[in-house]
Amino acid sequence: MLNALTPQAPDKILALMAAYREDPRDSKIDLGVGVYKDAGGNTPVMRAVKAAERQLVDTQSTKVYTGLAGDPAFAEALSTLVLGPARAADRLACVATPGGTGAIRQGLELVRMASPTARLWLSDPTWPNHPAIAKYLGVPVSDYRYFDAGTGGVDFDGMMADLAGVAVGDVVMLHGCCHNPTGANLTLDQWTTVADLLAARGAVPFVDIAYQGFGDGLEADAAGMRALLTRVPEALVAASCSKNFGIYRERTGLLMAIAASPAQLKVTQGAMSALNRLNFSFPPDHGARVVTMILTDAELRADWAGELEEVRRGMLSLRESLATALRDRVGSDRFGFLAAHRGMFSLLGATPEQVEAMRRDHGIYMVGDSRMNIAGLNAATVPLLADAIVAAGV
Ligand code: HCI
Repeated sequence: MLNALTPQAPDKILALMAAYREDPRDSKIDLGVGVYKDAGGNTPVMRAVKAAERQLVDTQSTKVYTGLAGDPAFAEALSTLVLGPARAADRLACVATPGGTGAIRQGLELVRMASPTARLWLSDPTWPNHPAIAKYLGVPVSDYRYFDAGTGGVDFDGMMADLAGVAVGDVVMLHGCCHNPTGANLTLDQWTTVADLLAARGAVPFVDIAYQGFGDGLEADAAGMRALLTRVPEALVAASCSKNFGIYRERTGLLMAIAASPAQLKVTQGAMSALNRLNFSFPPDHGARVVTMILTDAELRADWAGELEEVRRGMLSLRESLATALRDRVGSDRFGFLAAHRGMFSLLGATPEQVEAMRRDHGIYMVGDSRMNIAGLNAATVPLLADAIVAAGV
């Protein structure tokens, strides 16, 4: 049986992690996988996470199964953080999932279960796992234009023109904030324009929000998505706690489905819980419990939000220094978009050959499409990257 297997295409981002590890150069710089790193290159456990974990060890009296949907307290706390005033509890079904990827997977399973012919629309470019999971599940995919390589911003006219082709019941994936890989984001006005188009066409938005708090702040990062959610009857939202709580390996995510009416809530919740059961039974609990403890304890929450804000400001200041270093070197604001982008990533706009040259000649590792993890930089490496970008002729 196993001899029938054929080699799987590797995930390009994870393959890059391995290549970086094997590079013997001390001067190497990792701008690859989307993991936050401090100035020393470490990904620390956040203070509030440590405190909650200590408390959990002392007070947890059982590790018996939770429920198929996870602990309802986690769903309530995280959905409130993500949806804010747009949270309509009487239409909201939630399941805890193994990370944000798990939420995407369960969401697409739900789409396929409800509507086997629905087409999934993805931004071009998008996170490679989106098309990979859809393809594996047999969900047909179309792309919509998103990025304007000339300006480093969103090609909104192209996006709207392509989304005009959605059919009733199609699903449109949107990045809630901090677009991965481009770093270019919709304005609040653009979010409402997209929402009105999808509502008019009868298409369902599926928002992937994995970096809330990394762009303009916890509330600001959710504002566009929330505006959209108040304008459409139905929606799916996949949220990840990996980055904003720094609990990558705990696999903590939540799939939310907003039903068109309270009458549809029970069957929607039942379908989502059943999909959890069919795929893994109970979702992981440790990370979810830690997140719940932090969000429901005023002191822990304030400490967590404060540390997240420091992380966010650190990345913004790295963006500013990189844009300034490049302005000094090229004598124009050609790279100004790097300071305008938000979140962990920016798409530099280099060719694959230029990306390869930066890796070969300078030990700088970015994804082949020239996506850079800004958090992989520090004050000492910003000028080295700027020099390498110029030397590669970007
Ligand atoms: C990213 O780098 O885009 C996010 C981290 C990630 C990458 C590949 C697979 C899972 C998660």
